[in-house]
Amino acid sequence: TRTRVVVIGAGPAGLTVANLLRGAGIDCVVLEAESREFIERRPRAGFIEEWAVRALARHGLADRVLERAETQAQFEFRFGGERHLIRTAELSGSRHFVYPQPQLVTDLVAAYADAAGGDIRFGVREVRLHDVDGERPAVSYRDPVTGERQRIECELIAGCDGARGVSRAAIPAGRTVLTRHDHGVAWLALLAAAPPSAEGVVFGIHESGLGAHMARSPEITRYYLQVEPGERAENWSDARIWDALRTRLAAAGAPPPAEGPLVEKVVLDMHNYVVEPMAYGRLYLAGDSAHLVAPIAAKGMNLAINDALLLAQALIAHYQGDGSGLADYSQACLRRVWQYLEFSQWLSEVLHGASSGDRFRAGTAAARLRRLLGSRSAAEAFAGLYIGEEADL
Ligand code: RFL
Repeated sequence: TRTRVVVIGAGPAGLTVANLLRGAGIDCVVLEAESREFIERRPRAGFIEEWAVRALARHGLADRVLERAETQAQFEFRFGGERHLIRTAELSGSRHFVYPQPQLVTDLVAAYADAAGGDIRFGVREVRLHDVDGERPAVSYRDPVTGERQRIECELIAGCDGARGVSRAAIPAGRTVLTRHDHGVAWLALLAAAPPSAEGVVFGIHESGLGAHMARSPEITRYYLQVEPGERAENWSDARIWDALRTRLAAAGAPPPAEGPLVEKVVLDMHNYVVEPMAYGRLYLAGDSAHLVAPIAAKGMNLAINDALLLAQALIAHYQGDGSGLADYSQACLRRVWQYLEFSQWLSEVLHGASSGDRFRAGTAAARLRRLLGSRSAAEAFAGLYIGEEADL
């Protein structure tokens, strides 16, 4: 087969790129390692920032988000037995849209494959990239049904295959720099089949570790518990989990978390990486394949969408004879990536300082919180970063 662009990976990044290319009449093929059913159910992110929803809407990709998503206008810090509300919408003029990632993926697959007749191949095995720095690159894979290797000749490749994909590894050593940062903590990520017990997000800052609550739907609530790096989820019985959540989220006037079966229990190490530049030869990385942002500030999916919008725009311009967008692509993405990494690191200190066992870190974290709660201008600056801004950062 021949096509113009091969998109590897059908996550938020790859599907956004594919939809925009299809909308502009540019031929592409999407290759996805998992089945359609699997990617439409995989639980992950839950918040889309307003600028990203508006950008998707401009391409006709946010009808269902706008119709069905709840929006959040505030969140809560709890510490020292008290509740402190941060009215992010009033402070920033924007909101978070609560929309589970699998639903966004479902919508984007439907728009690309069902409505627009786009070519997407699920369950592909052993994906390999060829001649990425040559004139005629290609991507090959093993067909899941016939077991035969298929080769797709193309002009450009969008590497959107997430943190564990193969695209990044197609860049030879020394042509990109990978920068890592480890927050030194892990979060036990939980999904409870239980209603939320507060409006929106609650961060419980406690000397035994962070406890967080995130309203997802009337039936499902996400919780996080800070745990030691390398901790095993099996060490956390349901009783121990609810006990820790009650302690860490306790505050005067706040009801205890509503309990329910825990349908997901996984330990996530809080670390980040960034690949610079995000391009090599005819390969362009987008989303988690290029940068991983620990889910502390719920930024990963938003960055994936930002990259995808920039990449699609640059590819479309390229086919209209203007290559400047592709030349600037990496730099344009990395500006927002570094802003969001900086904000995640800032918030990480606020959330984890109290439990660090380090009096200096605990003291500076408490000072940040006092400034945030006591100064309108500090709160406005914070809210802009928390919700994310349309403007180039
Ligand atoms: P994805 O979504 O991982 O999609 C990559 C796709 O590529 C496929 N794939 C391959 N396909 C073909 N060949 C291969 N060799 C392949 N290898 C992999 C995969 O099956 C998959 O379908 O990457 P993308 O598109 O860059 O999107 C990034 C986001 O998924 C990610 O940043 C977020 O999920 C991060 N994240 C959160 N982000 C937010 O904005 N808000 C949140 O509240 C939030 N919470 C979270 C999160 C991530 C979490 N995990 C997974 C650590 C909560 C959790 C628990």
